[in-house]
Order: sequence, then C-alpha cells, then structure tokens
Amino acid sequence: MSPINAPALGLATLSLVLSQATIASPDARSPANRALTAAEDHDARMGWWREARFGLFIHWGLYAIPAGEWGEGTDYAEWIMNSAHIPVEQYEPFVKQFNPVKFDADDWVRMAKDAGMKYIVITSKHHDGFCLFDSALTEYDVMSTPFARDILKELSEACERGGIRMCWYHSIMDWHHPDYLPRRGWESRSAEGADYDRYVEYLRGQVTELLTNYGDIGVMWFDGQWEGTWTHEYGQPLYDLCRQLQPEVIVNDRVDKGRKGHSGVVDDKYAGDFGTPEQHIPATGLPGVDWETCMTMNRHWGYNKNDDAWKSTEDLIRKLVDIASKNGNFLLNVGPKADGTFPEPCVTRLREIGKWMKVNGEAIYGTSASPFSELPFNGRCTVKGGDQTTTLYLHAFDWPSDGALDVHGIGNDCRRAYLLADREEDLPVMRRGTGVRIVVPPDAPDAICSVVALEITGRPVVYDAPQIVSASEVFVRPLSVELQTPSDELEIRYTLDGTDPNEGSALYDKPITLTDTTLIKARSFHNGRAVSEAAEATFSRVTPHPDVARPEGGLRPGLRCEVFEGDWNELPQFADLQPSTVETVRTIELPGGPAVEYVGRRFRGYLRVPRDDAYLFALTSDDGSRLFIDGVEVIDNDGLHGAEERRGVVPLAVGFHRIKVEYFNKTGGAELRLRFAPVGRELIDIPEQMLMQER
Ligand code: FHN
Repeated sequence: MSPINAPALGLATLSLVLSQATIASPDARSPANRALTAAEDHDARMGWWREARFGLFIHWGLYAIPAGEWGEGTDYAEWIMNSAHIPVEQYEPFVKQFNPVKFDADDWVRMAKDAGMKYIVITSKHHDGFCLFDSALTEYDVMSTPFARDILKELSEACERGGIRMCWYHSIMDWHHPDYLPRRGWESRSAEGADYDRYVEYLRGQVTELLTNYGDIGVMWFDGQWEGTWTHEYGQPLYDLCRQLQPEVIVNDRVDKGRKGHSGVVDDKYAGDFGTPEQHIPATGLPGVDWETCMTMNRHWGYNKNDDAWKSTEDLIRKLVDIASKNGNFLLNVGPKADGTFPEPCVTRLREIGKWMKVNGEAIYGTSASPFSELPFNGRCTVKGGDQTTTLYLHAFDWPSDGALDVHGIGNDCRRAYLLADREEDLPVMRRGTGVRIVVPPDAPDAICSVVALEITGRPVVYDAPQIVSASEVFVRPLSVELQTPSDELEIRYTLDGTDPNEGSALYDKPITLTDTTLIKARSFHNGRAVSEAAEATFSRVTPHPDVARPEGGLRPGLRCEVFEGDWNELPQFADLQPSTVETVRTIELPGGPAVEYVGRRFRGYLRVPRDDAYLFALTSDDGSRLFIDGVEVIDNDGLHGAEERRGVVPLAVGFHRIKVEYFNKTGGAELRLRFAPVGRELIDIPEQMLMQER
C-alpha cells in the first residue's frame, strides 16, 4: 500500500513537533573504548526490564498459614503479625507448620510464562523476618520448617529453565530480628541490647547471600524502608553492595529514602533505579523515570482465604495496557496458599491474560509511552520503533460501531495498518482532517482490548491540540486563561463563541481574561494550516456560597480536634465513634514527633474568608483524608496511600464558613497538610487567625 501522505507540509516541518515518545534503545552501550556514563549504564541495565514490561509479584511466607484469620479478625494477610499484635513467641510456631507439599517451582514459572510475564519478584523475607531461603545467618528460615527445602533455590533454577528473570523482594523492616528497631508499639519485647547497626550487617549479609548463591538476579526489590531508623546513610551503601555483587542488577527506589509515598517517584539525590507506585497507576505515568506499578489481584498481597474481591481479567489487561502506554511496568501479585498452590482465581486470570498476550504481546513488550496526550477513542496507544519507521499500537477497549478508528494530529506518512489478530490483512487508511482514519471490520477481534498496528515513517510527529490552562474552571472574580502548545513554531487560534477556530480566528498572543461564563475553543496551526483538532473548555462564573450564621455563643480562636484510635483501611464514620481525646488546635496538621499509627482525627470549626472569591484547597495526607466546607465535600483523599495531595475549588462569600477535615493513619508514614488560596494565587497554609471554633 502506498504511504498515506502527510499534510502538504515541507519535510523540515515534520521535525518541528517531535513527540514525547522517547524510544530507548534496549541496548544503549557506548563504544567499547570508554566507560559508560551513569545514564548509559542505567539504560543498559534497564534494557531487559523495559522490554519485559510485565512481571509476577509473589507474597509468600508463614502468614499463608493463618490465611488472614486471627482471633475474631478475618481481614489480615502478610501484616498479620503486626496488625493482630501477635508477639514473636506466638508467631514463631508457624515455622513448624510450614509445609507446602504442593509447591512446584516449574509449575509457578510455567503459569507466569504462559501469562506473558518475563520476571518474577518473590518475597525472600517480608516484614515478619521469616526467610524463604536457606540462610547461614539465621535459623528463622525455610530450612527450619518440615518442608526444609530452599524454595528460592528451586524457583531460581526453574526460572533459569523457563527463561524468566528471577528477582528478590527483601524487607528492610524486620519484626523478628532482636536488633531491628523500632519495636512495634504494641509489643512488650524489650529493645534492651538491640543494636541496629548489627541488624544492618545481618541485612547486608542476607542480601549478599541472595546475590551470591542463586545465579543472575534481575531486580532487588526492597521494601519497608519508611521507618526513621533506616536512613540514606544505610540506603546508598546497600544499593552499592547490590551493584558490587551483581553489577547488572536493578534496584528499586525503596532501597533508600527517595521514594515519595505510593506515588513512588525516584528522587535522584537518593539511590534507586525505578519508581514503585503501588496499587494505582499514576495518571500521566512518571515522566522521565522508569517506574513499575505493583498491584494485588484482590485486596491482599499475602493469601487471605476470605478475600474474594478479585479484579476481573478485563480490568487487569486494561491496567497492563494503560501502564505500558505510560512507559511503565506492571508487577501483578499472587499470594500463594500454605500448600504451595496459587488460588484458583489467580490461575484463571493468569491463563486468560496469557491468551490475550499471545496475540497482542508485541504491543506491550519493549514499547514506550503514547505520543498522544489524548485519543479520540476509548483506549490507549503504545509505541515501538526508531528513526526509520515506528509502529503505533492502537489499543481499542471499545470497538468503533461505525467501522472507523481515528487518530488525530499525526504528521507522519502512514505506511500500513493491520489488526494484530489478523496481521496479513491490510486495513484501509486515509488522511482525514489533521489525522488519519483506519477502516476496521465490524466485529472487535477481542472483547477486552483489540489492537490495531499503524506503521508510520520515522519517529512520531504529533500535533497535539493546545492546552487550555487556568487555575480553576469556576470563578467569582475575573479569571485568566492561558493557551499552550508544545512547540513555539505552532500558532494557536481560538474562539470564545463556541465555533471551531479557523485560519481567520483570533491569534493567541497573551492570556485571556474572562469575566463571564465562556466556552473557549483552540486549535494549533502551522503555516496557516490547522494541524490539530480543536481543544475546548468551559469556564463558569459562579455565585459564592453565602457566609454562615455564627453560633449564638460566639467564636474563639482555634479548631476543635477529636482524636480517635482504630485500625482502618479507609476513613471511618467518626460521628459513630467516641474520641479518645478532644483538644483545641490552632492549625490543621499533625502534632510533631514520630508518626502515630492506628489513629484518626476530626478537625471542626469555622474558616474566616477575607473576600468573595473562588478558593483552591490542597489537602495532602498519608493515609486518608477529606475536606468539607459548609457541610459539602470539597476534597476526597481517602484510602491507604502515601503522602498524596488532592485539590478542590469552592466559591465562598466574605465571612465565616464551616470547615471540617477528617484524617486517619494506619501504619508507616503519616502526613496531613491543608493549604488554600484564591484561585490563581500562591497556596499557603491556612493562617491561625482564620480558624475559629464555637466558644
Ligand atoms: O508493607 C508492604 C506490604 O505488605 C506489601 O509488601 C507492599 C507491596 O509493595 N509493600 C509494602 C506496603 O507499601
């Protein structure tokens, strides 16, 4: 098929809007005659991992024996020792019960491989301190169990046979080792004589065993780094040790202290080769860094016999596609049972994912992020290729009913298009507006995700529609709106009357000030020709919420803060609980000192607002939180997560407004911060003098 010609733009122009799709060569090595730079070394080590894109996480250990149950509790898993307050001496007897007679390493590797997974990360030691491998440094390991076989040795050999990379999860935090600090708040075990440096030597010794006795290891996946005792002064040397033992090994960001909660961004002042967002997919990936989302198939990492909240195969496949379209890896977890088998729902899902990967794996392996900021269909795009030619993999979650799959703003010549499910059959491709239209068959090749490959000349040249940027979509006072495009060689033309911009529309040259509700439409132009679709956004002028009547008794400085104790995975109904203490606070934040676990706080009072305006609030918390103004929820930042920020806007009249902040922390790090500002102004912590409570 002859290439479908790009719009009549000179070749020189095609280079002007290069996409963000950086297609990292899987083998970026420098000429043999010089040392690799740090970036080249990183690229070289990450090559197989970027190619792999999909791995199996395995959380297995003594906790599979209680399988989530202890006393009245049924919602535990790998944290059961800590969450159920099981003292070491009551937990250790599980060692004599651990006998996974049905464990078959080749079977596990086959299931992972058949699912299309390229690496396995297994818990060599989780927080409970029990080792699934034969360690010379402790008796608290699998060799002390009735099973008495080195599970990691068997698994690493099976991986070698199966062509899957073997990788180790290893917890820095250790609730068993007498030298690990801090002790759990609930336990009576004395910390007398505990020597943390001696524990670090033990930790380093076991890492040495893991990187010496089991062949080539792909990844060291550290965890449990968040407690104050672990510092950068320990983290960097541990990273260095891994690299000395196996120079090609990859180490995640949890070896050190640079991780930002579950959003997992690697801060380059700290050690770590990739970021590790957990249980969620960052909205735009983590641009500029390698990253991997790890996720459970149900709600627990370790086996819980009562947890039937399984994600569907459709959901898991679409998550894999979404992650790959953002340049990430997907580490999908299984918590095996105490007998050594995978729960049946996991087996089924792995098999079904594998069926999809068999047809469409090339649209995942070794691909890079989509060059499009958005797509005109419900789906994703992944990219593979280089200077001469690129394949855009268009993943359609919903199949077009009109037989047409459109791609907007593509500046390249298109060579051919075809279904991965039927590669021999070329699909008709035609230029249409600023992009191309691919004529597809009426029936979707796959009910979950059908992939159309579009081969183009050179690297992707994508003309994104302009970004319409403002501090808020609602406003009380005049609002400034900016129009942005990735290349200053493109012009932006816009309208304020809802019509589509054309070559005669207003040329954007400075921020637009709105004084009334307006629909803005904007389009990219080059040499007088429209090269993108039109972006649009509506900005609404709103009436501020009136101030509320003050209580008869009047107001006084500060907020009422109730403190609750409990073990939650999400915000409880505080109104149904009795607070353990009630105090007056002057700001909405946590008290100083070490993070307090298993705690909830409810702040209530009045916010004095200086003038009519739309106010932007930013609420950061670890774990969950919510903000209410005048009884209306403005921000929902609930859930178990690291320090994450959510924002919301509310129009308020001058005067007093009721404010309520709810917060909880389960375990690990803790954070709470509320900032605010009139939209368009710099966010600040709410000044004390603006917070009042009933006398
Ligand atoms: O506390 C662990 C948890 O048990 C699990 O291992 C996850 C998996 O990444 N990591 C920690 C929580 O972030």
